[in-house]
Amino acid sequence: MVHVNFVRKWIYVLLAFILVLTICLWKEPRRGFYVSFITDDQANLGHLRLWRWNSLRQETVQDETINGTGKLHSPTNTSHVAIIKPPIKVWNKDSLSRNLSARLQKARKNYLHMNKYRVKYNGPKYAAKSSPQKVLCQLQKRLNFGMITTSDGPFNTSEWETYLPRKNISMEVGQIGRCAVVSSAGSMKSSHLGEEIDRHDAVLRFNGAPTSGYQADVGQKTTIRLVNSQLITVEEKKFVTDPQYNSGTLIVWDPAPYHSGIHEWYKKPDYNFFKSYKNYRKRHPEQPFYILNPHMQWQLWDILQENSPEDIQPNPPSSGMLGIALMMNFCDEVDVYEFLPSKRQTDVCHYYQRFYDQACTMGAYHPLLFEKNMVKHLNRGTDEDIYIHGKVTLTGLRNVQC
Ligand code: NCC
Repeated sequence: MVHVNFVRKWIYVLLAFILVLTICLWKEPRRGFYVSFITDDQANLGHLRLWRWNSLRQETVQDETINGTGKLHSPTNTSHVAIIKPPIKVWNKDSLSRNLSARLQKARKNYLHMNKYRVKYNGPKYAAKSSPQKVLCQLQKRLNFGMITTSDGPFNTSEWETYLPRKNISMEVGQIGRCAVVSSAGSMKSSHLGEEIDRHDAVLRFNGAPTSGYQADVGQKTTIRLVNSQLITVEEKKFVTDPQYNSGTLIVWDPAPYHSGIHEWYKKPDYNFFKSYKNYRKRHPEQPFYILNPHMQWQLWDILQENSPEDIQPNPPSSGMLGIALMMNFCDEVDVYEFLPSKRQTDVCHYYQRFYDQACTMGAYHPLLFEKNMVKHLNRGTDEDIYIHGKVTLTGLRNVQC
């Protein structure tokens, strides 16, 4: 009897512990990444508009809100008083790593300490924020969107000549009008964005993100799929045999050491993906499949670092950020979905898996936090679009006058 009571007591203690743990994890700090804005119906005083990156600021809303009573008061027109709903929130372009959960802060510090890719950054740091126009010019002038060709050192062999696509990627893809980039975030689920996404002239997806079974939320058109070298190398991912990869243009990228030559990277890629690349090319010789020149990832990383107020993880940008930059090069206008989380924001990592991890959205290995700050800074769309559709609209780089 004594024994049974003892066991029962321990079960209660264990249950209480699990409950406390669940509450703690649930409350992992989320503050600091989102800023408030008010919608048109909330702002029925005429001079209050939706927040745009270049117009209203949070302080403006506070100036015009009295005593936090929920009543909105216009200082220029005291006869109008309106009841407002609590402000709704979107990504804050000045988000800082100190607002990350302790686990993700630690991960960032560890990566800074580890410096696996031997990053030696000598460019400007922690400077005053450049204007969106200036950042667009940095992207236009400093990014080289080239793919590996047979003129790149170790690829200059008759064997590689049979594998690498002959057509330049710009010729293959052409100049595109409106493009969509679909992040793989869990918040794509239940978005009903599929039709809107498919109306774009071209759609870019990432890694193993499926369309089959998810068309209503993510659409079914795939013009370009950007995959990382891990996906194509690790056998369980079934890259070579899974038919979902057989349509559209494929581009693979692999993390290389910072500013290393192509020879050094070729001898020691992060994932030795060349074998599966060749296998895939043998099976699907007609499908355009390119290898991204590894210099581009670090050119982009330098721009991210230059425009960030603190040290960013010395690891390559995420596939998401690389894909956004690529589409800004190919297209006149780029709509990016759920890279900046909408009202559906969740810690579910992917829309196609039941796996929870805040790192997928906020970054651990990749400097995702700083990528999202930059994308928010460049957004030409409204905060309402971000909040409702998770949609950001970016200007194509060829339309930027520098
Ligand atoms: O998860 P992943 O990316 O395939 O997602 C593609 C891009 O979508 C954006 N994203 C994703 C989830 C989320 N909650 N929020 C987001 O904003 C990101 O921009 C992301 O890049 C990658 O970048 O290549 C990554 O790949 C996976 C994994 O290798 C592939 O899915 C293949 O299995 C990485 N995960 C792991 O290594 C475990 C992930 O860190 C980054």
